[in-house]
Amino acid sequence: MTSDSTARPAAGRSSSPALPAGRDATLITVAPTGAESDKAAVPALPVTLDELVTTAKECRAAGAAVIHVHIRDAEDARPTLDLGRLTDTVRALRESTDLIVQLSTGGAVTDGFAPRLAVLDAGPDACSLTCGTVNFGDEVFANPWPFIRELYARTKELGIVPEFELVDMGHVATLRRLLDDLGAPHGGHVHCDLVMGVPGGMPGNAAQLVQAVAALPPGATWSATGIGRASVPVIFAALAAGGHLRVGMEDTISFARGRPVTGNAELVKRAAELAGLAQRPAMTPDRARAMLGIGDRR
Ligand code: KMH
Ligand code: ZN
Repeated sequence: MTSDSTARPAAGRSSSPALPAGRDATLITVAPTGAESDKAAVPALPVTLDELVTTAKECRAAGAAVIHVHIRDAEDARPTLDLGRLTDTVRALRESTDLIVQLSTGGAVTDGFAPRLAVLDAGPDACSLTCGTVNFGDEVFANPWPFIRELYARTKELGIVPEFELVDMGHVATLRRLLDDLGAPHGGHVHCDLVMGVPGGMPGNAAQLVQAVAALPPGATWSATGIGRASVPVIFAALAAGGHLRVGMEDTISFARGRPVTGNAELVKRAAELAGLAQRPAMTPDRARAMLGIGDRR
């Protein structure tokens, strides 16, 4: 890997929207658990701290640089935002891997705003920050402007780097409004994740991806993830468009038609192989830290 790979958009090209940094390498984020699948129905889902740490190590070995974390309770493996459990999880992941630890502030659709804000007190490197309300299957994933603004302001106070989750095109406009209102994030760099194929959000196809990327703020980097059957098409579209990748059992529990995922690492391995074929192999966590403006381990 070359030392210029973490550069911001090259001089003379700044008129193009959202030129990707890390042009010669691919940031792979794994989202191993999510809040939607049940352990009983999906036995390979990592829900205990031991399972999460094991998954994290396997995914790091397979090419992941970032882990997007949702946790479950000890009783019945239901989603929880328990602060003590989140803090222990951050610590355990740091002790056992060099992955960038990104906590979900989205939680489950049933979570309130106060516990979602309090997630930041667990002291992660990074957090997700969804830029708008969206229908989420039969549910509503609520992210009203005052909450988005407060969450973003708190990331800046605490020195946590947000990843802007864009589930629908209107979320891109809200991201721009947020940056206009409160300025650049901690670390100075804007990184987004296009979450495509949520029932209620933007669809997961190449045309939609190109449209969304064109609307991003100049200089932003971006990854993309396709939900369910959009997973593989979105990987190909993102690699072709110069973006980065998020994969994991939060987003898909089928590896192929009729073939359940056996573990997160096989999703990361496939993403890393495709990134390699695209001549942009998986990025190390150190290099991802530099690209995202995330400092060294606390
Ligand atoms: N579980 C979804 C309702 C995030 O992690 O920030 C929200 C979500 C987004 O997964
Ligand atoms: Zn999530």
